[in-house]
Amino acid sequence: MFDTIGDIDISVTWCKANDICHTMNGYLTSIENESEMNAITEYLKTNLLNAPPWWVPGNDLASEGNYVWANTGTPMNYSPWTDGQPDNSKRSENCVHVWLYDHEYKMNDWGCRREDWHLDLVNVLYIFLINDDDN
Ligand SMILES: [Ca+2]
Ligand SMILES: [Ca+2]
Repeated sequence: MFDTIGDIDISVTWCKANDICHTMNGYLTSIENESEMNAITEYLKTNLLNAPPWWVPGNDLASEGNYVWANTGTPMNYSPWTDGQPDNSKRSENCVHVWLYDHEYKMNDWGCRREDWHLDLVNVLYIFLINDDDN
C-alpha cells in the first residue's frame, strides 16, 4: 500500500514535507480508510520505538473547514479527528497531522508552517510515503 523512503528524522513544516516528497516524485500519503490507518500504525509500532506524529496531505487551505487531500484533491471522507478537533486554533490551522492521543492515533489540524513543539515530535516527518496507489 505504501513505500517508505527511510525514516527521515528531521523536523519540517507541512509545506516543506510536501516539497521534499515532490522532489522524490512522491507524495505524503493520504489515509483514506481504517485499514490504511492500521497498516501505517502497525508499521510505526514495528519499526519505531517512540510514537512519532507525522504529516498527512489533508488540508483546508482553499476553503476553511473543507478538508481535501493535497495529493488527489478529493475530500477527506475518512478523518478520525481527535476530540475537539479540528479547531482551527488561532484561525490558522489548515494542515493535518496524525498523533498518538490517549493511546489512539488521531488527526489534528495544525499550523502548516509550524515545526516547533515542546517535545520536538509533532511535525517531525519520520516517514515519507509514496506511490499512494490504494493497492
Ligand atoms: Ca483550518
Ligand atoms: Ca488543532
